[in-house]
Amino acid sequence: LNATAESAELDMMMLIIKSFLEHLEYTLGKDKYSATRHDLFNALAYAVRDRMVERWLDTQQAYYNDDPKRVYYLSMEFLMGRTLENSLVNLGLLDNFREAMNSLGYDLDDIMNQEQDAGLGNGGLGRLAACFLDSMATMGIPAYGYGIRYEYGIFRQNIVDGAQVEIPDNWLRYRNPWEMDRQEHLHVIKFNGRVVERKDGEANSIFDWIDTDDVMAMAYDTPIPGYGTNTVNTMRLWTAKSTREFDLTFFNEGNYIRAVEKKMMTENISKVLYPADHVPEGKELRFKQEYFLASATLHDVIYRFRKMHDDLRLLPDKVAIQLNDTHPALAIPEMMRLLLDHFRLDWQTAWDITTRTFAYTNHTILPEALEKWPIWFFEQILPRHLQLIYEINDRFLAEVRSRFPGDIGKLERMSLIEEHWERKVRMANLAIVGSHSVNGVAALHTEILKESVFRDFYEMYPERFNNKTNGITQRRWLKGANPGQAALIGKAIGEGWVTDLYQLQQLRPLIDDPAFVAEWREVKRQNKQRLAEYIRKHNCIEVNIDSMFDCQVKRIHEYKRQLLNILHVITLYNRIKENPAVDQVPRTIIFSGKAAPAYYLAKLIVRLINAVGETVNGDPAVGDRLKVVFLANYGVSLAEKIFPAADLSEQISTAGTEASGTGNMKFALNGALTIGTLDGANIEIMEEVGRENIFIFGMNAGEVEELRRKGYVPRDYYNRNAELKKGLNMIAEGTFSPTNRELFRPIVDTLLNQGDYYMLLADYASYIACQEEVSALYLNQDEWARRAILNCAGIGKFSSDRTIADYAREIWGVERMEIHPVL
Ligand code: 26R
Repeated sequence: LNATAESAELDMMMLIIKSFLEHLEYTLGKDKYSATRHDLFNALAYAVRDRMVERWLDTQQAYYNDDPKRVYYLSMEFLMGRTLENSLVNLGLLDNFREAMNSLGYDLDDIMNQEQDAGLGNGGLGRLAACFLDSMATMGIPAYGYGIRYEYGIFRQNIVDGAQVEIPDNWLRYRNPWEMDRQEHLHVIKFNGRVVERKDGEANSIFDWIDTDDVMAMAYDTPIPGYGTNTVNTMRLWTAKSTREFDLTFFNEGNYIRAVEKKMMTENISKVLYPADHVPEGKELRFKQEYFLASATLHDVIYRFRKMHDDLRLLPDKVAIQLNDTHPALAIPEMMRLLLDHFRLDWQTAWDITTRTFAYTNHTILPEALEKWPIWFFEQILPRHLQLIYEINDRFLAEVRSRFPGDIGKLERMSLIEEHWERKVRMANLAIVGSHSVNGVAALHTEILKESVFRDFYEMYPERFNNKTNGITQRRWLKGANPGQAALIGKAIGEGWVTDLYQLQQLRPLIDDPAFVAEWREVKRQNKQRLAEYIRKHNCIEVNIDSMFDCQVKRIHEYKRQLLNILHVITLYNRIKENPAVDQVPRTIIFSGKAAPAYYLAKLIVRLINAVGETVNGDPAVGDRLKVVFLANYGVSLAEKIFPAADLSEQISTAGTEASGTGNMKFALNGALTIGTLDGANIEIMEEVGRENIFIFGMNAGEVEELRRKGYVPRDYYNRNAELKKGLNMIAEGTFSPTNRELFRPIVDTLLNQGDYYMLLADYASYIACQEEVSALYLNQDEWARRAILNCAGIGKFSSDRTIADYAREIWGVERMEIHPVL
């Protein structure tokens, strides 16, 4: 038996080597002398892709034959990161490929490092979509991810003199070996033009949308392999192409340069991801992108459905469409347009099909992040959709009136149209009215949706509202990113956790096994060593690997309160300065995250973090008790280095503001302890890992609301707390910006003079006290490790497999389907 297994391994190794060398030679035209490191990566990627293609075709064929109900996950963002390692993990071929490369004298990790991140997303929402694709494939759910193939993903962040500088992310420059262009999957997407009404034989109105400017949507497909299954699903991303008619008309006008210019303008639609996160970008191009995704995808969905069925009334039995926030919500009026104008269904039938097909996930309650598009965008760009939205609204408001007679305020609040000086369409209202399901992404968040943000809608449609607490894929975030800890866990409890994360519970008794605890600590130490080397290389800072790695990594935003963390740093610094011999638990405080390019205050916070770092790190009185590190260009690949090395996870948003968070889950899974507020999924993490194994501080969401109602006076907290006062004064007076003393004054100004909306000052004392408990525990390294193990053991609920199982059962009504290889 062993001999057979060995010879199978050997066959696989020969196959890999052959495939790799053939791609190097025949696909790329290189030999070992001329191959660059990119060539090696591309050849290897093609060899891996080949291993997936058969299963991909089998899967798609099985979907065609069995015609199960399918899920369409529509998202303007997919933050996939790198694909090579994850594919090898999911195919179970990581070791085989490593050996094969070794035998050729190459280092697999070296080659894997050549891969560009697919950074087609901003943060949490985009990464969630990527985790969901992995879980849906692993669980055998017939699913498709639909998005836009941006030519430029999220910008690369450089830090120059402490400030963020944005560099375009030209991620396709060295080709993308994972995608396959589908030149035959083309749809015409219409923009602009006008609507004319005519009558058919029975005097029914027909609306024609004419004189439009057309753009083609062309598909690129990427295989999404499940772990340990034959399922390979598809992520289909659309790219904009000018139409042939376009070329003919404009090039025949004879003005060649003008024609090329116009061509480029239409193709701009898929050029770049908008880097706004929670800050609105009321730009026409973004609006066009959203419609482009919605329309191209619906054409595809309906085309696929019609290959098997004539009766569109069966659509909701065969199709579930999940809207990842309101960004693709134009799919709702687009569906109505197709059903009414193209397939000539009556309104009631079309509306019934639409609402039973769509479901909407909300990812944020920050009012400034709720999308509202000016009516004049619709008038100009989507005139037919505007008519349909008005009609949807009229019928909806009639229903509201009959349910709640005389309640004018309700009508005003629930209307799809905001009637201020600039009239706007409220996309969240549209998404709620047009869906059968509305979900939040953590228990607290869903309660806030029901009780405040969408209260009127909850009163009207209570059955639509439900919670789906977020999750993360353990394949990428533990098995791939932290092979040391994954192997240690595997040795102790086997490999079942890779597809059933609840099995980590079996780690609980091991806290009493000193050998296991020692090994756990050793793994963490090695991960910290690796990150320390990265920090030395990229930041030229020597960090003490015995210090606590205290990490806050996420987009920079006021509500996430990186400033509160910095105030803690300044407090620790002042304590050392005031008492140079003070015995402080050494900390390395690590920040990483991008600021939206137009978000002035977020960018100033980046500068402050770096400025405080300069002061602290350069002060000989501090020694190795305190270091501040800002790691540039946070993204999936950098995250994969940080999470495994973290001791402490900072999840310190103002209670009630962070919808869920998912970094919090990645840290706990990788054996970090959390310091956090009772916000988002932190609450559920606490419930799972135990109140005694997490550091909770600050006001809860109710207390935040109450204080805001009573009247919050940040200056009172400033006057009453000497350390807080001193820290803020130092920022305001230029201690960290000696050559430009006014630089950081606007930060202190928002806190002291502009109301401190996120209530940093109110939570400061509690945060500092809690950090002292953290430090005290860190002195007992074995106890720290035991609690870290309990965090890992308790995190099972936060697998995206569980999240997806809940969506599948409670929203989509889809079943798992096993794929059998076709011989
Ligand atoms: C429309 C534009 C202004 C915009 C707003 C907000 C663009 C992007 C966003 C990002 C939001 C929707 C987002 O990423 N929210 C995050 O979603 C995660 C996944 O559900 C949560 O974990 C996280 O708490 C939440 O902030």
